[in-house]
Amino acid sequence: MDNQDIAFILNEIGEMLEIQGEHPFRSRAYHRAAYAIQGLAEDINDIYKENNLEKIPGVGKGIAERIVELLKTGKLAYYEELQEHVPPGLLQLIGIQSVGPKKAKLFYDKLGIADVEELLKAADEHRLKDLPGMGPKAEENVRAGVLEFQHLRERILLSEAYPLAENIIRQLDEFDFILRVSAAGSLRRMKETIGDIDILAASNEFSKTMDVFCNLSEVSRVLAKGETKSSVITQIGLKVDVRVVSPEQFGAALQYFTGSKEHNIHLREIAKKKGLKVNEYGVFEVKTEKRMGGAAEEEVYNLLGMQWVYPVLRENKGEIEAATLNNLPNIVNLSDIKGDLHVHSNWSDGLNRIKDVARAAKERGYEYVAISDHAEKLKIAGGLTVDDYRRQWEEIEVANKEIGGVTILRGTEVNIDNEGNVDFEDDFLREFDVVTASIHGGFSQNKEQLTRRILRAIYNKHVNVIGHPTGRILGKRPPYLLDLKAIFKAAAETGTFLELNSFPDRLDLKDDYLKEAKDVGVKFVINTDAHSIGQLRYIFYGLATAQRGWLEAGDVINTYSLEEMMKMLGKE
Ligand code: DGT
Ligand code: CA
Ligand code: CA
Ligand code: ZN
Repeated sequence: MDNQDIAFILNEIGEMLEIQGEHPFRSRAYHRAAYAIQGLAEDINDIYKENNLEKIPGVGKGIAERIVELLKTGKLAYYEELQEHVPPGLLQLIGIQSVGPKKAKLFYDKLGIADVEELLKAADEHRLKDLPGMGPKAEENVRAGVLEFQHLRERILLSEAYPLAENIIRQLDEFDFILRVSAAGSLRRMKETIGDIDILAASNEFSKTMDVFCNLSEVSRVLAKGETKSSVITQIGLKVDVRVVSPEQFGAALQYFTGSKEHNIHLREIAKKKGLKVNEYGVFEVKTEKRMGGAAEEEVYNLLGMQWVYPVLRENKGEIEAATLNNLPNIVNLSDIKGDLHVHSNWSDGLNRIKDVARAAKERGYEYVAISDHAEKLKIAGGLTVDDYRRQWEEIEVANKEIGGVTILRGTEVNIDNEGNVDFEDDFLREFDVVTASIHGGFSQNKEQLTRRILRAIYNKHVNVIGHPTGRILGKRPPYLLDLKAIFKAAAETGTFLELNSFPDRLDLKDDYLKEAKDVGVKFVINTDAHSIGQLRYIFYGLATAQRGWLEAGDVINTYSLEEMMKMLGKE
């Protein structure tokens, strides 16, 4: 149990007391204590050992006893008893703008509303406006508050959160009293979706740091402003938490707030075995309470006897064991990428001409780019016929002569039909430099059928790559039902590459599957599937996913030179 855990529980107790209609001074005492503990610059475990709990502002004898019970046993009987009387959904209600504890209790008592969905339904059906103290306006406010709350709970794509965080960090960095500033949390780990943005700053001037943050133009509402932590809602509806620490704590705090929670828990277990303690303030020797370090993140890991761990790997999926053996993967970097094998042009449903695509690829420093337009069976995307491709190849030849410095390859994205066949005859497929085969329909087949389709495409010796293998669209469509083990095995056996599609709402194969597939010998290509030259930048998100999947440059075909790559595709 650390400061955050204790503060969280005390806050919930305060909220439950409010809902129960207890005298306000009782709930306020818990909120005040939680607030003070959240802002403490010292570990509450230490304060307890020094017998100083009651010196924390707002912590009297009663609350101190609750804290002791929590620290000693990890549980609190009083809290558990309250939980029995207050449904958890009701606690969510009071987190909604314009629904306080009084209204939550009113809705619960009069209409039996115990969660957010029920509340929205009641507002939609105008059952709230006639309750005492309500009215049409108040009902509308509740409805708006619920919608905002639901939006806040949704995870947002990394590609939406990342530029916003970058922007905030850049602005904070400009103040000279802010000495360091970094992303933390899931954003620093480059997870595909983000719950909220966490930012950590180092400064000797805490309140000035909080002031400038809460006044940024991106902020639409300040949820909480404290001495060391503030939370705001930005104009795109995403929550941002900023914490400020003193410079000598920056490394330990960055480590702690980067997470993941599972990674941190495992680290602390290792620390314990070594007679050390790690928290957001530093690394300490338990026996002497001596601070061993914590100004830099490397110190934290080194003191625990391991290499510094790339944030993208911190998910407790074997990285701690690997770092201890000095055996972390040498993860693939953006600078390793030498080309893109899946880009659309205006020949099918892309926006730009082949020449423009080639110039943009060259500007990115690529050696090659494959124009991989849709094939004829995908009519809605303007799929190309045999004749179309032959004419396209003429244009590619002209563009290759004209531009130079980047090689435009003849690609295609053929469809895997319901039986697992692809658009063209072998003799024609042979003429492409690279053939990617993807599923674009028939998603409702069962697992055996879908798996058989993809396996058939894998065993087609002219198919080099399986495009976006699981077909998921984040927030919209779940992955197809597939026997991935069988697919990975077949891909490894046949030397068929699996795509990591970098489109921010695909990121398909996803991180965990990449690692699983790599372990059975699969090789990959990181493509963008760009439909305009602006989308070539999505490689950044694909790359982050590749890193999270432990891929090294050697696992990824488009890190090789053109010549080597063509050999690997079986084209000499
Ligand atoms: P998210 O926001 O859902 O995408 O995921 P994270 O990983 O950013 O999680 P968040 O924002 O709740 O917390 C940021 C980091 O702070 C998290 O990665 C680890 C640390 N942390 C948060 N809550 C706890 C906790 O209850 N215990 C421990 N040990 N660490 C926590
Ligand atoms: Ca977060
Ligand atoms: Ca957070
Ligand atoms: Zn495509």
